[in-house]
Amino acid sequence: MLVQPIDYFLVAWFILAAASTVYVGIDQHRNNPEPAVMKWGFILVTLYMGPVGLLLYVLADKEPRPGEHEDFTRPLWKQGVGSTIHCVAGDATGIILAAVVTATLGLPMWLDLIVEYVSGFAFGLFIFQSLFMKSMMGGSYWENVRKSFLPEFISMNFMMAGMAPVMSFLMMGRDMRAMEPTELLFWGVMSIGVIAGFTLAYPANVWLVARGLKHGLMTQRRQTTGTSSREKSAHQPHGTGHNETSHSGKSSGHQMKTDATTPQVSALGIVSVIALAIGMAAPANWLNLTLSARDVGGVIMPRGMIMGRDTPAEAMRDMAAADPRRVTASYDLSAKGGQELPFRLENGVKVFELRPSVIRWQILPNVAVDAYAYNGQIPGPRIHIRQGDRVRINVTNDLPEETTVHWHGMILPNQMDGPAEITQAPIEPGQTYSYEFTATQHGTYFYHPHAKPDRTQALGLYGALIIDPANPADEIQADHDYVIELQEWLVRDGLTYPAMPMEGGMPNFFTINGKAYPSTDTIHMKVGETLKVRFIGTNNGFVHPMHIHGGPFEVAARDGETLAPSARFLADTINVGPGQRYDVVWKAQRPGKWLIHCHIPHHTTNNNVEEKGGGGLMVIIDVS
Ligand SMILES: [Cu+2]
Repeated sequence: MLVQPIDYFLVAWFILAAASTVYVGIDQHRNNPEPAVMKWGFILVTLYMGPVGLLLYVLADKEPRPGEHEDFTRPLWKQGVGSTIHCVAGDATGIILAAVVTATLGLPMWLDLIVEYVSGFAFGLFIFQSLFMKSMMGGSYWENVRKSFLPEFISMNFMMAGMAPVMSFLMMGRDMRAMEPTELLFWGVMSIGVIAGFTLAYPANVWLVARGLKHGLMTQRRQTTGTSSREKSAHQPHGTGHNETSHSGKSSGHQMKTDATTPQVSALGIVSVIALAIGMAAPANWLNLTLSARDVGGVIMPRGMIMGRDTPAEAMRDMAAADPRRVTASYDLSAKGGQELPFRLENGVKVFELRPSVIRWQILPNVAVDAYAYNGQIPGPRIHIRQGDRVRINVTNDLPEETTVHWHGMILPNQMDGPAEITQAPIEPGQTYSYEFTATQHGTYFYHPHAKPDRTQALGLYGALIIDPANPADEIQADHDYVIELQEWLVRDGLTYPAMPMEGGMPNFFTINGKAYPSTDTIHMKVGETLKVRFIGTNNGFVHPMHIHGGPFEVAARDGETLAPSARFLADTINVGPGQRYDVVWKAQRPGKWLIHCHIPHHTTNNNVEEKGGGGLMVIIDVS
């Protein structure tokens, strides 16, 4: 499933890469007169480098017109391309295969890089240089291994010096889907890595070819006028007097003569080792290379999150976006959260069912959140019971991570309280846990997860628990009753992150009952009527100073506890902190449109934009 713009680019890139590879493959085998090892080298490198590989092939190697390959490929820069292609085909194949295996095994990144280096070097040296080139070079297999060791070592060092930091920074960057071989992004990173490795290895290869230490491009033709089907291959002589040979497939081959001096080769070798060391180790200054694909593979981090070399995997998973691929249902703007949850009676016990899952929920006409939600609602369904009720709530976890439910403010048996790993084992995905208690209190309460609430409550897990008093006379009287559940959201690039007061975690959308103004409810009432507003701090991050226009309200209850008449007070703004509840009674004194809103003005915008006079935490009371 394509979830980010880069995914569309990658699809296009790999279609081009496939088309380029098919073209190079067909052209190589039909038209291009060169040894099979070079043909396969170009095919593999075009697969890895896509259109860039095709470009190199066309500019440096593809015979422009019949009979011209020898002259066409003679320039040193083209010989360098050939030598680098040859190196990259072997090394990159080894590196990529190792990367797939280490990611699957869940090895940490630092070990990953070492295995990749060894594998790339082994592939390049033992297979691509020594084995495939043996027929070209003549001599025994081990002679070839010995002769090609040093040039292969230098070339591989530069290759990995370019590829390792690209892999480290991009795989462990913001979008860590890049660590998973099952993701297109992983292969995109490999492509960029190979291109970077090629670029860094190219200058060294040019020099190695020029000094006769490595092979460049070769021409190998089936003789048309000869006496047999014997093949002739010609080594391009390049400026440095690289000797020309012919090759019959069973001759003793040829000796490359090098004019490179020991200090020259040693210096290049040392610099290649330094480049390799920097490429492998430097990323560890910024990235936690002790993590593996198992730890964080697949998660996408918010922009601006501080991720250093000591940031643990748990911290990354905590702040990662809700996975859009886990969404099991989508709801449009007309869907309402906080609906009263039906129950069934079993031996006098009111039995409720809660199922948290991942949904897509519309908070504005053009803004949807990927949310964790109870029963497909934001806020979760309202559990509305009466004081003295015996209730059982079966919680079945359909989330991709563990959860529990805490009944905030309730007096109940400790085992029913919800804190994960403190009073109960977390409810694992697919499991059910039953909470059962008798509601001895009455008033405004709520429920929320107590396993990773930093992440899962911020993604939408909360719901109101409204308990009517056993004695109706104890109810705070009003003509209208309206519950306000607050929430903060962080939505960027189409992804939803758990909003939190952390770098990169600041919210940019705010909702009352799952909608941002102007999509919030309008409360209709008449002059002289009273409205009871039950503010619930279901949000995680901020204290919201909730204000009502058009005259003061009386604060009648706090945290579910009804205030004695002498303790009640008038106010027009009340600070609703996370976890707090205030029941206030407001009287409509004049007709018109009066607002309930948060007094932090940023919280009455939608991503900093005001529409129809505001946004976010704002509700209109329409008094006639
Ligand atoms: Cu606010």
